[in-house]
Amino acid sequence: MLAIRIRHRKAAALATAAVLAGLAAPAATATPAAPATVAETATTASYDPAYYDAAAGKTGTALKSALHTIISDQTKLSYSAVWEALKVTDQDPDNSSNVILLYSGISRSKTLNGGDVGDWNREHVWAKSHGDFGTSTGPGTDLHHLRPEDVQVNSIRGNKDFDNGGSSFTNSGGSLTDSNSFEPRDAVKGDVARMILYMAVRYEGTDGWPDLEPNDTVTNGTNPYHGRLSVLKQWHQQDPPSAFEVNRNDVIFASYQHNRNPFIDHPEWVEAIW
Ligand SMILES: [Ca+2]
Ligand SMILES: [Ca+2]
Repeated sequence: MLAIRIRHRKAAALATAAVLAGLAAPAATATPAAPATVAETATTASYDPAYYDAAAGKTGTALKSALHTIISDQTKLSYSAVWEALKVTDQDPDNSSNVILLYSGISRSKTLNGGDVGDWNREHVWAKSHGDFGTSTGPGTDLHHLRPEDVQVNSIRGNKDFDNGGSSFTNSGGSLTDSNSFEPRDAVKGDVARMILYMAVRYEGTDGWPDLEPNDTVTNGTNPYHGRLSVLKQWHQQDPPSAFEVNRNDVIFASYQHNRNPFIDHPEWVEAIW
């Protein structure tokens, strides 16, 4: 993010110099309006940095607590509303009729949402059995960890913890699985990590839902934990936020839940907390 902001400032300075030299008309430097399409989105997120004022200068549990308060101020969706939201948040930047499936990377028609073979459905990246929160309005309908996925791939992932290793499968897109864990394809490894860590901060057991937390095992079953933290942290480092992920965070913030995933905006906060 820092690099992006510095680049941004540099670009603004160059633009100013061009205007002063009479070479160009003044460019708008205000926060860009909501993008019309995903394809036009830059890597720079669109929000007022004051959103995170209460987290400034904090680290460890104080940072986690401040972020929890900030991101818990949100609108909540019904599970049925999630269908339509995913058609917007996960739209294929190259084909507005399609969504991108998380683990398989397949671009599939928005109209194929459903439960049959060949359809896509609503994948809970934080497996909903880990804490058994189901699909009533709450963590089970939180767009920050819900993604379109092929019905059969969703079933193969099941409620497995995340870890490295395993074999390929039909429509895997490069994702792997073994008897007790699932490894997403490289392009979304960081996305998965940041979704899990968002859930850990958002749900602290204060609002009738379980306190979700990451740990380092792959045998969590129905406990409100998700593994493996050490691997998720590596994935977060090796796959930083992409334009698609930044846009998704912006769309959820602007149009649906009005809260953000802090680890997309401030990747350095993963290390500051864990
Ligand atoms: Ca990614
Ligand atoms: Ca928690």
